[in-house]
Amino acid sequence: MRESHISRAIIKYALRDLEELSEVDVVVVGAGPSGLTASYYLAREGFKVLVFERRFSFGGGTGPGGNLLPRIVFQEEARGILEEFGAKYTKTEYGLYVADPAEVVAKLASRAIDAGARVLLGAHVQDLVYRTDPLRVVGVMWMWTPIHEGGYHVDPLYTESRAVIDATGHGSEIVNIAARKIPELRLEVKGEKSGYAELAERLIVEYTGRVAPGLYVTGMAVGAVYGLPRMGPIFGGMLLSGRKIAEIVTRDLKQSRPS
Ligand code: 48F
Repeated sequence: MRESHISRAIIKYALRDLEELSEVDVVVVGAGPSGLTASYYLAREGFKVLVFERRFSFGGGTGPGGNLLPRIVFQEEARGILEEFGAKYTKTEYGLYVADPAEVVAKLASRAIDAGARVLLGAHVQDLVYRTDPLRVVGVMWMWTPIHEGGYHVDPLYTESRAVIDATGHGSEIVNIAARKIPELRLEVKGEKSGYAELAERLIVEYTGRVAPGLYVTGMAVGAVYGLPRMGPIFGGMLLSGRKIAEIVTRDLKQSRPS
C-alpha cells in the first residue's frame, strides 16, 4: 500500500463527484429532519438532489432529543412517515408517540442516501445565485465550513439548481439571504414566535411552500419566515413539512422543463 495512492484515490474521486454535483435538480440546505425527509421523497422521484450540511454530522436539532433527554415526540399524523423510514416508536398514555432520536436521524439519512440523494457534510451555503427576466433563484454559493468559520476572504463555489430548499431551521438562513441581497424578490423574514406546540405543528405544515421562483422553505425555517410559534421537541411537523415541500417541488419541476 502506498501513501500516495491513498491521497490520489481521495483527490481523484472527490473532485470527480464535486464536478458532477456542480449542477443538480434540487439543492437542499440543511440535513435536519425536514431537509432529509424532503431529500428522500425528491430523490425517490428521480431528481438529482444535493444536500449541503455545514456540520460534519446529520440530524440538525434532532439528535439532542428534548433538552438532551434521548427521546423525541411524534403525533399520529406523522406515524406513517416514521414507518416508511423504518423507525421504531412507542405509543404513550398521552396519545403521542416517542422515538429514539439517534435512530430517527440514522434512518432519515440512510433512506435519503439510498434513494439517491447526495450529502456534502462540512459545506456551508453562504449565498444564492439568481437571474432577472424572469426573476428567479437558480442556485447557491458554498464553501467548506472551516473556511467560512475562519472568516477568510475566500471566494465560494457555485452549484446551479432548478430549486433551492431552505431547510436551515430556526435561522431560515437562506430566505434571510434572499430577503437581504435580492430585494427585488420583496421577501420579509418575520422571526419565530414563542411556544405553542399544537398550533405551530399545524401552521408549519400549512405555510410550507414556495417563497419565490426557485426558492422553497421547509421545517422550522417556515416558522421564522412567516412569524409562526415554535413547537419544541415534537417532530411530526418537520417530517410532514419535508414531505409536503417535496410534493410541491416535484410538481413545479415536472411542469417546467430543464433550461
Ligand atoms: O435545525 P434543524 O434540525 O432544522 P429542521 O429540519 O428541524 C428543526 C428541529 O430539529 C427542531 C425543532 C422542531 O421540533 O424545533 O429544532 O427545521 O436542521 C437545520 C440544519 O441546517 C444546517 C444546520 O447545521 C442544521 O443541521 N444549516 C443551517 N444553515 C446552514 C446549514 C447553511 N448556511 N449551510 C449549510 N447548512
